[in-house]
Amino acid sequence: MTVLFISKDDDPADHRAALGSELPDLEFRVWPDAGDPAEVEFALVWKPERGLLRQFPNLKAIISLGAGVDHIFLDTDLPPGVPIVRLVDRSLTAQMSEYAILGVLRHHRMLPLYEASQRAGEWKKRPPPDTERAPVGILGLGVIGGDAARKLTALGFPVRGWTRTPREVEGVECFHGPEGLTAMLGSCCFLACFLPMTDDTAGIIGAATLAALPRGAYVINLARGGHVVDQDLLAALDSGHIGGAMLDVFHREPLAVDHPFWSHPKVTITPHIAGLTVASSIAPQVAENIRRAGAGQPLINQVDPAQEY
Ligand code: OXD
Repeated sequence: MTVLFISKDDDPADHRAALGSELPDLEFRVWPDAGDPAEVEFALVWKPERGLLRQFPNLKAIISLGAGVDHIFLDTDLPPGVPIVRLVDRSLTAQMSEYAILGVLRHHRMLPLYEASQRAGEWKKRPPPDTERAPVGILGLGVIGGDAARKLTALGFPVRGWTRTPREVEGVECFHGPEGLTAMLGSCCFLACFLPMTDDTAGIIGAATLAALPRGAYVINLARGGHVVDQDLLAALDSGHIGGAMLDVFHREPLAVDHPFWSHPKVTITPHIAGLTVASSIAPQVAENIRRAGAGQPLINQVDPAQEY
């Protein structure tokens, strides 16, 4: 069995070692050293070049190196009929939830203001935060958004969640559809986006969504840059309607050096690190899918190509 590793962002050595301990007979090749294309049966990928996967006539599965698969569907010339699977991983989920909680608590506990006070040598107390009156809106209640929702609930935040179609999560007030979104936003002091990137969710954090949030609300995006309309967010920050934003993902990555987010006083940016793939954590599920695909069995976490997530 041969797997081809395709990623400019992940270290192949880690994945070779982790997968090798699960599947000692697996041949692990690293793009561009693919060898005979006919021998490649599995592709382990992050942002593969368009048209690349089509070159392997015997592919049995395309396995994402991340929770998202939008980076695969950007290729409009994918090999037809080859199953695509995403990661559902304990470490990725925990990291993403932590990032959202960090964003919420940092703003809620006014850390930037206390850091500014420290820089000014100023001993200044501010009014205590009221967690019970600081609802957090979560866009997307899948495995990761649902985990963050539960953890924020456990911290005492009222949590609201929005999904495209109806969904229930215990302890979370759930909303769905376009009207549900407007209904939810009006009461949210925080908005954290965990949505998959699809045609339906592109630009969801634009002028209308931002205007529907209460004045001073804080926005956290750890899903995809395309969910945010940058100009609308900048305008809402500059007008004071939005109190701040913590952004991990961008339309173009790396973020252009002259992008206004870099120096905006109300924006915290991180370089797409909210959830980093840990080779040893994902190896068991990747190996299981390779075994299953080799045996012609149904795969775990296979995505629906019609929905692209
Ligand atoms: C992912 C990501 O999809 O890190 O896992 O963006």
